[in-house]
Amino acid sequence: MSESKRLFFALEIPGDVQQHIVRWRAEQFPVEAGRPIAAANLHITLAFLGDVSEEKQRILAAQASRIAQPGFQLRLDDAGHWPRSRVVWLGPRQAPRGLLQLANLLRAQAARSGCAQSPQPFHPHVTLLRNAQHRVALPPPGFGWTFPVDAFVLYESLFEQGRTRYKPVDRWLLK
Ligand code: 2AM
Repeated sequence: MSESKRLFFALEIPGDVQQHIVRWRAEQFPVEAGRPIAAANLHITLAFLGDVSEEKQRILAAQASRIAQPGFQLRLDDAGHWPRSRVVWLGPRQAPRGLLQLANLLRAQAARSGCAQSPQPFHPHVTLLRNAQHRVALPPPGFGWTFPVDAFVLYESLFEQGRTRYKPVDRWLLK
């Protein structure tokens, strides 16, 4: 039997934007606010797949490769704290239609392939801090980063030497 992998579809954050965000995060949040996510791990999940066999991965990748939709601009200009998941996040005030369309499609395909999807409404976000268990003062409005999204990625979530690493395993262009 083949080994399963922990997989999810996501949008990459360009490297320069990742760097801007982590610098801003260090200025805005005290160290006790939560555990910061490494710059290279910042991303926006579109559909979480869970543990997936090689065969199911092939099916999901084939379906993803047939998605035809144009890219879009994404502006990250909102932040929040979810006390239940103990996450501080960054996201768009207004999610672009293309982002919601892409996530809905990937989530529907995943559900049809037996990857249970969260019943919670999809809220696109970049997780900035984990274990944020106490009330966090959120940055005042006025921040924001805009970048073009021209691809989406299938990531494998790995836990190596005590660290989580997200490894891109497949990538499709939006055009
Ligand atoms: P989070 O950052 O909000 O925790 C890799 O773990 C990615 O998949 C993260 O972006 C994480 O979202 C998301 N993720 C993990 N488990 C999930 C689940 N059960 N449902 C939806 N997204 C999940």
